[in-house]
Amino acid sequence: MAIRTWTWVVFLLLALVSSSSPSCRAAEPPSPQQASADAGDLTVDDGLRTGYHFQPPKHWINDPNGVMCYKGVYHLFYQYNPKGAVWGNIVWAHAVSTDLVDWVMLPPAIYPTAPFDVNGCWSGSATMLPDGTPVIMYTGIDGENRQVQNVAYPKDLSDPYLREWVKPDYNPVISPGPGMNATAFRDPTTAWQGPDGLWRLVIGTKDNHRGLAMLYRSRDFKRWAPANRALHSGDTGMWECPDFYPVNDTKHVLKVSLDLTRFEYYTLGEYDRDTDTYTPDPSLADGNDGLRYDYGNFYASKTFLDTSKQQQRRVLWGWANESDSTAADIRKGWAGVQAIPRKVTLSLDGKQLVQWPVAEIESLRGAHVNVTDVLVKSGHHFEVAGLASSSQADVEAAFQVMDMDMDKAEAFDPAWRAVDAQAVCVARGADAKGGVGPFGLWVLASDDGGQEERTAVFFRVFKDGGKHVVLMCNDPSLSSQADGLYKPTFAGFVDVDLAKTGGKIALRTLIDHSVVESFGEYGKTCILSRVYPTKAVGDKARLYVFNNGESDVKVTHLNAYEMRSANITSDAAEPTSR
Ligand code: DQQ
Repeated sequence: MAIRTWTWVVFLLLALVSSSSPSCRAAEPPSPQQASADAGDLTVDDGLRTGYHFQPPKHWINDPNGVMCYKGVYHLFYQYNPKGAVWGNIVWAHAVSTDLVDWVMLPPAIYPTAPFDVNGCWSGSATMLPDGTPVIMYTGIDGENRQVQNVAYPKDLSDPYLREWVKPDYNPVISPGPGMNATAFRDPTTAWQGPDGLWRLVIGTKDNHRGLAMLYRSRDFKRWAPANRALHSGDTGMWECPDFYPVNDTKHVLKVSLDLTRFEYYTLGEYDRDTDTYTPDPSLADGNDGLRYDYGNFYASKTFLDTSKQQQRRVLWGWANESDSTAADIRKGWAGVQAIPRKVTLSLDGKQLVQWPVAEIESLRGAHVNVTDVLVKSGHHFEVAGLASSSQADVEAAFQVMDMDMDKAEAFDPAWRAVDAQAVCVARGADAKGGVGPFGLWVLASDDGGQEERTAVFFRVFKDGGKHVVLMCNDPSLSSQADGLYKPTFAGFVDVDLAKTGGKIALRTLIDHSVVESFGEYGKTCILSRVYPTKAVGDKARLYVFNNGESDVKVTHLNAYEMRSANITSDAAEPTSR
């Protein structure tokens, strides 16, 4: 109790300097009354709830919305069903944080109140106006089930928690024009100002099978006019949740979420601010084969520019859906988590983005074990022992391929060039013996040596002419003894030249009960997977290194940390210390 009181005092002191300070420190925690987002008596099964990936106490969540930092407080809004664990009754739930790790739930910020959003408040974004006022633009579902775009402004700009939002009567500010698909017109981006002072934003839509990123302009954020042509389009069905932003001041990213396949892809390109023309890099795939933030369960993502740090950074949020059954979601009372926020940068060669969990998450690291220079012989595995539990862990490892002359590497089948990495990994799962690899981690493994349950995160190295082709996979086929689960194998190629790295390749995996979130080669290839072990739970969960390849592999280093739980609370009057 003394610690809690002391923490509270420190928090208040920090608050006194926060309103004018650029760092994300809170002014004061919300009161219990303010924080009670919704009431209900549903019993939630806590078994596989996450410890440090964001999720509310119960019910359904999906897309992250309107993320921003205001007066030193991070705001995460997200799509939420206040009435149950399936999608529906959608409002913007609201949580605040000073560090992107611990969160306090506030009451929903935006919910149906008016004819222009009576049937739901769907996804959207926040924009910081030059005077520091944040404005939210979101999709409202109106009385005729048309998708229209509405604005909302904070009621009280002196409240760093931005608890209340006002929707002007002049909404909607953007409606689907004649001939447009009114039930596929949604998810406005953060706006930006062009050299002519006009605001621009992009809305996702489709014309038959063609996905479109429609550009709109406005002088006052109130009256908006469509541009003559879309910013970009593709033959990939409805484009949801577009995101458009600069990286490294040299390139722009256009990311879209594909409603048809439920994965996302992005292009990198040149944006001419005078003509509003976006030209994707012609050397990169643009469409279903395009680059992805994440080759796993990661959707409806959105970035924001975090200017609160000395070195500003772009931070990415994404939603990870459940992959158990709807009946199981209803039974457990919750569905959906947010991935760990990731810092996004451009790779050195400018050909892809690189993502890394925000550094703040490392504050949760606890007890740790280290492995250095251990050779894993062909067909062998070993346990990384010493953690009280690895069901909530952060594992950083580097593997060294010993077969640098590629004697043992399997030839990359030219037929695979026409298919994606996932198909290769399905054909060559974690237990299919290979030449170089599969090697990597068994996480959330049962304590019988991972015989009954394990999720494999691994690499497989092929030779293609004189070059290595590196594949990263997540194979959950043995992840659970439970029935009725969707257990897709996920995979992506990793752009790493093993000749230059001395045969080394890095893997970081964030394990969180039902989340396995992995970063290959320092964030070049990322895969998030949802799994539901029945044996490898709590302190029964084990961690192994395995090598199912013919060639030996060395673990040059491995650090595995237990992760403390984040403090995510819906009714805390005061923040607790960890
Ligand atoms: N989810 C929202 C839509 C968006 C979709 C509705 C993507 O605005 O297009 O909850 O998951």
